[in-house]
Amino acid sequence: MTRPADVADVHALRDLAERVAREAGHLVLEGRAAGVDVETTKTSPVDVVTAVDTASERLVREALHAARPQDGILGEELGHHEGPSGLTWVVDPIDGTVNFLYGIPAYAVSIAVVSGDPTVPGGWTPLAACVHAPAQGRTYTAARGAGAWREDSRGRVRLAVNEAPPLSRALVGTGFGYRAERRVGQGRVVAALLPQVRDIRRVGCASLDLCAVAAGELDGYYERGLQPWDLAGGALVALEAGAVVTGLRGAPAGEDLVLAGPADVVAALEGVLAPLGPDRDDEPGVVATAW
Ligand code: LIP
Repeated sequence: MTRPADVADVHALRDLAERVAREAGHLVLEGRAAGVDVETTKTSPVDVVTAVDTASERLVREALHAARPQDGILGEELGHHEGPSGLTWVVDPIDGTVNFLYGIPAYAVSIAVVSGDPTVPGGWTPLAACVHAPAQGRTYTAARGAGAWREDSRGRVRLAVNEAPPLSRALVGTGFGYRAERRVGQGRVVAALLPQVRDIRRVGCASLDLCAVAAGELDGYYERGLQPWDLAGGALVALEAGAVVTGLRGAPAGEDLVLAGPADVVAALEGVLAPLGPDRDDEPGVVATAW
């Protein structure tokens, strides 16, 4: 049996994640400069994949496989390849694809390595990660037990979440799924939350939302519908910066719901959100009444 990575390994894993994310980021920026077309759609007509998403994931998979052939890889566009080591690389080749399509710089290559099963909420532990936003010139890295860091043109800083403000002064990030049915419930939930917080931000890139929590650019974040590749990298950056990253009522963070922020913000956010059912989709009948 192969032993899981020990603490000494996480630095090397983080360095590998960063090297590969930067290479992919270079390809992504060149792809944007060359012009972007929608290649196909997934869960709805607005859930797009570009040729650059696919090319970026190919590059990442090849580089990771060359460096660590025993590890599994789970990527957003090209699926799940299992490996015998017990570690899996979880890859979003462009998180924030719609921003990428429109030339809004909030998109990132997110690479995390986890032990356990990344497809099972709560069944995995992130060990090392890099979220690289090439158009912003910002690179976030984290290794389990070794902190979270952001590097940009001004240097490299260690990240720490904000001291928790009361919810009424909290800047809260969120996001919406691609399917209209799910968005109806998400709109109802955010409408109820909006009068109770400082303001809401919808940046359009979940991994960068989680990094923003880590960097104190958001006080809290919640979203329903995140997939492992949206979550794994940013979650480790947020955790290592002192955030709580969880689901509702003690459930693990996952597709049902992700809550992130300093513990007191998460508790306050959960208190307001829980009665609204943010972890379920509205019944079609309820939707008709609500609207
Ligand atoms: C997207 C996210 C976005 C979220 C969407 C989607 P993609 O990822 O990062 O913030 O709200 O539901 O998951 O599709 O651009 O990789």
